Amino acid sequence: MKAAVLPGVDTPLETRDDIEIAPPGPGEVRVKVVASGVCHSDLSVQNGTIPLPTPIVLGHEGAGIVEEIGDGVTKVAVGDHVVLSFVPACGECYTCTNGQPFLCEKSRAQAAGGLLDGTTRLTSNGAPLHQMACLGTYGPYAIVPEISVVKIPDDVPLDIAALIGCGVLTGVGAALNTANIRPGGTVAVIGCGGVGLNVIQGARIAGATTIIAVDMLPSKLEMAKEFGATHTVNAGDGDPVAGVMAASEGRGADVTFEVIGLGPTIEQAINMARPGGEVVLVGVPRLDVMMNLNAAFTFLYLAKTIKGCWYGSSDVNADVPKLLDLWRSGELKLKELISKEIDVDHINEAFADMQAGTVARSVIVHTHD
Ligand code: PAD
Ligand code: ZN
Repeated sequence: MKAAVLPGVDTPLETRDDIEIAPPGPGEVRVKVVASGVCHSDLSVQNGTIPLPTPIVLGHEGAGIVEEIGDGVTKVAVGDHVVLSFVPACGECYTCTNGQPFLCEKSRAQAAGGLLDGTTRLTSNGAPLHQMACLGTYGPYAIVPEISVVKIPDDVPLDIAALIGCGVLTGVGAALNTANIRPGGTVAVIGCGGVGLNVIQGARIAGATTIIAVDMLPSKLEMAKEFGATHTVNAGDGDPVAGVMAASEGRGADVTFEVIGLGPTIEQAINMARPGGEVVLVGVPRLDVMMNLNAAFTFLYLAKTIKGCWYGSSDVNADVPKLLDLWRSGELKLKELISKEIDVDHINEAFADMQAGTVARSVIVHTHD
């Protein structure tokens, strides 16, 4: 099959057509990947911010149709439509049974770039190819653990279902699960990309009535308003902390979200939170940035809570149906997140668009022969 492969850090992606895919092993399923979002975390693997072994098939935001099941699979059947979860959730380990399936202990295997047993089902020209997040949705087919799929109704378009797999679960989950947003509360969101727009709509659904969007690009701030922002601050036009203070009666927001992954904007998120407020870190920074944050004293003396947010603190098996209900009722925008649909040959252009900030999400729609 043909798929987009990252050969090594800081190299362009290559579309290779010599990829062989093994059959599903026990507890695994073969998915015909219909659509895959292009998320900043994919770009972060390319530039080394998120360290994963290469060569690798990137892509962790996808949806498709189950084509074959391995021994012992009971969660899904052939023909089922599924959202792919970028964290497997076994439902049995310590964290899964204590309300934190987004930290499933089985997901530790992902760092090795294979499936749960550490090996991969893909080869290119005979050599193993890794799979991002036990998935690899930049290929038209994937062998994935059954605990990485969530069945959805057949009438949900698979391009928008794909976005649920990362950006929507993460962003909306950050607002509804990770944070404590009070009805009538004030929220600031720094970074209005594919994930940040979902934080904004999650904050609206949670009942926040002042939602301050911060970005450098006027086009993103316009989109932020469509997703629920009540105020916008262009970070390119002066100090964004002062902008958020001005929009929050000089107090700062009850809850702030950093959805970019940069040191300066993480410090802004801490400084924009009111005394006693909450700071939710969603963007994934480089390790050295995380180790060198300077804002420690302000959050200690001002009793601010800093929370890391992984996968929107989601329970995918419960949250995917909830998000689909919100979408059906018109409260959650999904189609509006898709700026461009592309074929896999245009993946490097999609990365360039993401870096330039001209898209909310590009979505790869795969062809299958
Ligand atoms: P994106 O590239 O679509 O959006 C980033 C946005 O930030 C763009 O709109 C930029 O214009 C804006 N921006 C950049 N620099 C600044 C600045 N200095 N001030 C204000 N705005 C700025 O990315 P995304 O939404 O796909 O991903 C955002 C982050 O979230 C990224 O770090 C990704 O790796 C992370 C992520 N985390 C999880 C998780 O589980 N925590 C899941 C998925 C993605
Ligand atoms: Zn992602």
